[in-house]
Amino acid sequence: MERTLAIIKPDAVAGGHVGAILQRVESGGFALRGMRLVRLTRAEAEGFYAVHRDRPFFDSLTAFMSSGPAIVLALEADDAIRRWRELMGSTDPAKAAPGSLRREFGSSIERNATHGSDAPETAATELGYFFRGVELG
Ligand code: IDP
Ligand code: MG
Repeated sequence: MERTLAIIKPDAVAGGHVGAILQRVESGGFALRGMRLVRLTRAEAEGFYAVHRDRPFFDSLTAFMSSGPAIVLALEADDAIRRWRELMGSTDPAKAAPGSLRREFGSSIERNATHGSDAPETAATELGYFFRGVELG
């Protein structure tokens, strides 16, 4: 079993898509091990996306991620990291496969509805950013 950090981003929460996305989490065979609504400060968003600090979209991305409530999820499944990224689809909703979460709920390459960790090391770091070990089921 593997765990990954998923986020329902502020655009999808504001758009009323939390229930639909959680349904896809459950029907996709992921076990929920942690779930919380957070409102990131700008500094917390900058810390989470620190790896992208030098990218041209960093300021806009961290403003967006701190613009409203988001849902953070600890998801568990066999091959959870790869499978969650597959369910999300490509970063750019316009290029994401039909039926993927980003295609269905995203509106731009920045406001793309969901986040998922990209490797075991980043999953461990990102899960630790939002959840204490004792909180996880
Ligand atoms: P990922 O979320 O698919 O792993 P990353 O390259 O890690 O994609 O980028 C992190 C987030 O930054 C994306 O989910 C998206 O919200 C935003 N982002 C990525 N590329 C761009 C871009 O070219 N313009 C604006 N925002 C971007
Ligand atoms: Mg990424």
